[in-house]
Amino acid sequence: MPDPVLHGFFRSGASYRVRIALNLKGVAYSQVSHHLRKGEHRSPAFLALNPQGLLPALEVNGAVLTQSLAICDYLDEVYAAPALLPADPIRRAKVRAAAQVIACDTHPVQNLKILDRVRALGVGEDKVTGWAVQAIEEGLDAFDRLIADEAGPYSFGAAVTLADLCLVPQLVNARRFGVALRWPKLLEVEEACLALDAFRRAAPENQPDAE
Ligand SMILES: N[C@@H](CCC(=O)N[C@@H](CS)C(=O)NCC(=O)O)C(=O)O
Repeated sequence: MPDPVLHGFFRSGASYRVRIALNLKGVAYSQVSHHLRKGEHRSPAFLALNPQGLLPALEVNGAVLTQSLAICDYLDEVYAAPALLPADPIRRAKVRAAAQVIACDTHPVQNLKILDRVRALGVGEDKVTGWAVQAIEEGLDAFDRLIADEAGPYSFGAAVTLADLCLVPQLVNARRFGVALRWPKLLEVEEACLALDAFRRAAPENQPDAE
């Protein structure tokens, strides 16, 4: 199988971030699908790649990389153009902060593992969905405020950044949980991103394992 190999799943938002980065950088890659609902990410074979049992993992140059933001950093370091972070240190920190609002504080609270744990407490499905919706709304509210003064068309101006790679997959999750999308600016950014081939090809519905 040609290197790099992305272990992911069409519906995995963290895998979607990495697919966008690979496409933006023009890196050809193979994919191995691990079905989340069937628990394939907890198989011994996948745990040997990522002991955390979370998608994605990227096999590259004889190494296995995990954590989507670390993988995006790796790709940005090895394939300089187009850069996923601005040159100015203050702007870089702002982009990273927006990306982390999603990747560290929003998505992890609504991922499958955590929602299953909430279910295991005996909470009804309405409340489980409410939990996810609240996490997503808080995250998108914060993201929206962080980019309120930015010119667009992308989150941080005229160039796509790591923040967009996190935002677009999170909006997919927001729709899946029935979140009312009350952030016109975020939807404009999403539209601009999805006009790019790199984002469109990375979209869940365009993956070989899409259902
Ligand atoms: N911080 C991790 C999060 C990875 C993550 O939560 N992946 C999800 C799919 S998007 C997963 O594998 N979930 C499995 C589970 O929750 O059991 C990253 O950015 O790579």
